Amino acid sequence: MSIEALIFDVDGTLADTEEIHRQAFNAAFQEARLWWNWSPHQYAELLPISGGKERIAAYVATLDQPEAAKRELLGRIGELHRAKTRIFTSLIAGGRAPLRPGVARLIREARDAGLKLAIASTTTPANVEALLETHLGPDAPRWFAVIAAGDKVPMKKPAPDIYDLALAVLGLAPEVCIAFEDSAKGLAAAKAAGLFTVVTPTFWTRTDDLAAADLLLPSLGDPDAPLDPAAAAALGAPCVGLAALERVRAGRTARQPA
Ligand code: XBP
Ligand code: MG
Repeated sequence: MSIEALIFDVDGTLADTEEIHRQAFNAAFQEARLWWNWSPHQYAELLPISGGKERIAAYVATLDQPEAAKRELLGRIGELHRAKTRIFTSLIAGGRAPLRPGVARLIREARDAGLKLAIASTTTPANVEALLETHLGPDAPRWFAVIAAGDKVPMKKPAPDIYDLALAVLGLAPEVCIAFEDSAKGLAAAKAAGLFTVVTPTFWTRTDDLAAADLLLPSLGDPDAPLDPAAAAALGAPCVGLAALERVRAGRTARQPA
């Protein structure tokens, strides 16, 4: 069965955005006159928690504050996160997080080949639209049959819910789709949804357990920025394209026990 759809994670996969998220969180805390300032180390420790609102709540739980003060802070998460999203989308619109190598090329190749495109992300939908519009043009969000993102499902990654939603709207079985991820929680979600998953980790997820990846590469590569020889050998091509994906996926399927 040939590939009928590509399903992309956003943060870390389409673009290396988590440093911009970190800056946006800190700017929102400062705007709210909160003393919080997440260092890269602190943020890396919070990042495995999916969802910015959930991340703030987890941080509040660690504060050495009376319970009443913590409850008051928890009550402000919605306002804080809306401010953070406003700041993040503004930074993205300013071009602060370019698309990773090969992303624009593969999306365009898939469109030209008539494949369906989908997004499956934990992030807030406004963030997805800002990234797509900034780098692929004002119509880009409509290239995607579904933008499954944020609170559209009750359970965020590593639960498969967001991928299950994307597959349901696509009307396709996982067997004819390929997922693209950057992190262990995203990989777990995609695999739980039954998807062949290509993982391209970033600085933030480089120490994640990615052993379950069907294809683990430093990036998708581009003709003018080809993959290193080892990655190119694993893929059977200098960068990720539909033909290479078909070959690798067919090879994996062929190797599965009868
Ligand atoms: C990554 C996330 C998101 C972002 C922050 O999403 O876990 O929570 O870190 O965005 P994905 P929000 O890799 O699934 O795209 O503050 O909007 O949650
Ligand atoms: Mg991600």
